[in-house]
Amino acid sequence: MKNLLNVLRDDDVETELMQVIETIIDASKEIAFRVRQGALAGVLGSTQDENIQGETQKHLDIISNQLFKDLLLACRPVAALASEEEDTVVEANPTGKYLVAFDPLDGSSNIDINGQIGTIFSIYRALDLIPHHSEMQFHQQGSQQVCAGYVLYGPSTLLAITTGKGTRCFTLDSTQGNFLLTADKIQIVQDTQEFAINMSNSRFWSEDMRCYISDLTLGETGPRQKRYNMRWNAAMVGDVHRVLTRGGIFLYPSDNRNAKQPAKLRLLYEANPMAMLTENAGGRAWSEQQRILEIQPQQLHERVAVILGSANEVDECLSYLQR
Ligand code: AFP
Repeated sequence: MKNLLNVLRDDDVETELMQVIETIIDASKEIAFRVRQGALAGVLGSTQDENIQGETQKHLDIISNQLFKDLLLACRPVAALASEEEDTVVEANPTGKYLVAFDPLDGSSNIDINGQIGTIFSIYRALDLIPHHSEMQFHQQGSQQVCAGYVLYGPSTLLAITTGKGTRCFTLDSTQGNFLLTADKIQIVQDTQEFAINMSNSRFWSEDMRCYISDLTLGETGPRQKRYNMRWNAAMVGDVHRVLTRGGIFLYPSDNRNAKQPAKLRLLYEANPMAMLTENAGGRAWSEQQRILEIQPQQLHERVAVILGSANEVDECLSYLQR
């Protein structure tokens, strides 16, 4: 089996970008070890603090964020960082060429129940003429990403990654410490009978979204005329990995719970990287109005609705929203 670095070299990935990816991988291997140790490593439980998202920070959130920061700040090609756990941009190296945005630990609510959790990352080229510490560096559309990926800390530790030439999955061989290629050029099936959404929010959705989901639950007796199954991992990495692996549609729609926060998932380090992975695997990734990778970011931690997965099912969902 090919290892990650050989595959990236075969794809002519630039040396300095390889260094950034290797650094991300090194951090994720350390997190994978801590996650496996769980309570034995003293990483469970919550702190007394909240992050800029207003979320209580788990010990593993802090540990993971610090690990990524320490390693990436020491990686010369990195110009600046943006993290779910950092209020503002963290400036790195003045001669750096790349920006890294990351959610160090996605699915934090699953940590204490031994559920699926992961790391999501997104890499851009730094812009000339703008200071590296400026938030404007990260106001690039998702279509400008040069690399996107996630690490899923599950029964096995998996890496899904794309540099724009298809989406591949690698499995960590913990005996050797290498990620080995286990799924090349992933293709998401165009149709599905499986959807992922947090149904407890249905009263907050738009009427059109409620209608779309209701028709899925009507199964053979309804207008879709086929039975649908539902899954919800409460960790985007786990749900998206299932979609990449066997198809499906993942939805976190806008809702009216909080007028100041009409959506939950973050554009920069959740929606955009997952959209790049999904589209490179032949799927679709939209917010409710537009293709996610074409959204023009306005703020570092801005949130968007996410509808992604099997192309024909995403199109069907959008047809309900565009009625
Ligand atoms: P946490 O990292 O705070 O657990 O949030 C995870 C997440 O951002 C995303 O990974 C999940 O798909 C989504 O939130 C789950 O949200 P709900 O808890 O509202 O279902």
